[in-house]
Amino acid sequence: SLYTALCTGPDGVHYWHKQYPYCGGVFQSPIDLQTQLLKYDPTMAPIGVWNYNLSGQEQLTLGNNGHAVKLSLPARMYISGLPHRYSAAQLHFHWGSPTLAAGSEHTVNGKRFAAEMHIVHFNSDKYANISVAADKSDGLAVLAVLIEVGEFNPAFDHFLKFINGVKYKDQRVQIPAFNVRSLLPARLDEYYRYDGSLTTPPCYPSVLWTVFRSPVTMSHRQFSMLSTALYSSSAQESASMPLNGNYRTLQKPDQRTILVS
Ligand code: SG5
Ligand code: ZN
Repeated sequence: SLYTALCTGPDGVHYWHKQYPYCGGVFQSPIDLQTQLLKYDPTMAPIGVWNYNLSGQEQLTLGNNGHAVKLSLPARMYISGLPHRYSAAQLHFHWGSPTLAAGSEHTVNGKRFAAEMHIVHFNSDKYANISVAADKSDGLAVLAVLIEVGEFNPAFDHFLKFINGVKYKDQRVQIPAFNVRSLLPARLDEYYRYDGSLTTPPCYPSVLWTVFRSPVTMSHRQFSMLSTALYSSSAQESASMPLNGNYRTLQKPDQRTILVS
């Protein structure tokens, strides 16, 4: 996989920059959100989420690309409180292994959380779709939600109950839509904000990151479903490669300030 254990293989995280120069460049993500780097910005507005309450009549595509599990989202969903309108494209997860547990991408003062959800949006004021926006400096905005193991969270079951339909790479299933707001923490006014990148190749430095300060929970059972159900190999391959530990190593702060609302 892209995150090959010990990063020794030619696809491993330490080799990304050979094929994708941006991965070795500046303003990369994820980073450790250190209290000492934070700057309070009283002007940062609460994040507004619009048309997030999808109806169960609508279908969404759940898919496994071998690196993550993704839920496609309609572009009429958008967020406000940022310098442009950003429309939703998809959400996906990063998580640890069933034994090592913690697998968030961002860490807070060195603390790694069990998992992390990313809702990827593109600047729809300026760009027609996510493919056009992906490499533009103001192209993308990702909402990141830190996840810890704790109380059962019914919101995650909206797609976890279908996860066995996408066990193998390149599989997809249609699932009923639901209220995507239910996946977010209660407070959308408390967050960290910084300029960074995609956390996978091609690592374009095009992402305005919003990491919500309060984590959400999922039960141990939900976390083990997420971290054991999936394979990074296709159904045709004889060796099944478990899909887990799909988080990128921490990147350098490169003199960036991290704003806090
Ligand atoms: C995951 O993270 C996503 C990528 C996403 C990168 O690898 O993969 C999945 O969700 C599984 C399909 O999403 C896609 O590949 C969707 C086409 O890449 C993008 O969103 C590119 C615009 C990196 O995203 S991240 O920085 O938020 N982690
Ligand atoms: Zn991601």
